[in-house]
Amino acid sequence: MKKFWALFFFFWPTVAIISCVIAPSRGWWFPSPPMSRTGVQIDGLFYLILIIVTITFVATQYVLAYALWKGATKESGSKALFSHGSHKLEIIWTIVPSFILVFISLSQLDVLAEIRVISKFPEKATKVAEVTARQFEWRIRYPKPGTELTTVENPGDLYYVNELHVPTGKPVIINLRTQDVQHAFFSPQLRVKQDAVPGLVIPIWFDVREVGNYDLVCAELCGWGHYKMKARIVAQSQSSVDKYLKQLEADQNADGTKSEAAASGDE
Ligand SMILES: [Cu+2]
Repeated sequence: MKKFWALFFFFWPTVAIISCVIAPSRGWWFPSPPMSRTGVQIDGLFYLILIIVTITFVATQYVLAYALWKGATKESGSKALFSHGSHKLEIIWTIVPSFILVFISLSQLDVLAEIRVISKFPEKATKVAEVTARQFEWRIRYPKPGTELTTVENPGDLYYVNELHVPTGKPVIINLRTQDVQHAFFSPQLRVKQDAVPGLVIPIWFDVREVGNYDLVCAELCGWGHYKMKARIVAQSQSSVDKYLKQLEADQNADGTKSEAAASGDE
């Protein structure tokens, strides 16, 4: 039984290593490569932390397994060693993790600032839309074509639900808010995640590298219909976005007179 525990603690770090090695080829990894510029940096931080915790976990587990194995295979009757701890060890395992934590926090500061601090937003970033989360959908408001997005609604603004069109290859800003409870704007492929907090308008920026459809989901358990808050971000060329908005404007302003005229013309 003693040997069982030694092998048990040897088994888990081994499982961890094997699963990490085979995960990418089996599709157990990220949903896609990072599709935004900041996503590349976020993945870099993720791998940095992953490497540190993997080394720590695997090393400590193997040391534990080794100690257990030594104890299990000792001749019966041999004397156990009792100790009252070691100052030297205490100091080492306090200082080393502290340095690692300080190193991690310092190395993510620049990325955090670039993503979250408004004065560090890219100068060329354009405000494309306001996204309002509510139970249980994403409401999109674009400014009237040719005007700038403001935090208040203006006549001529364009509305849609659960589909956000953004241009690729340039930084865009979204004003995020919520109409009711706390939600979170999350696009896994773009590596964008931001809480929507009642009473706040939170600008977020990102740039999409390639044309395509990307998931937009809610990452905050916001009620019974949380699972339904699945929308998409459609990244396309600027001219396609303009075309889409033009069509949206036409649809929104349609009052039926045109089709009536066409119908009466047919008679
Ligand atoms: Cu939600």
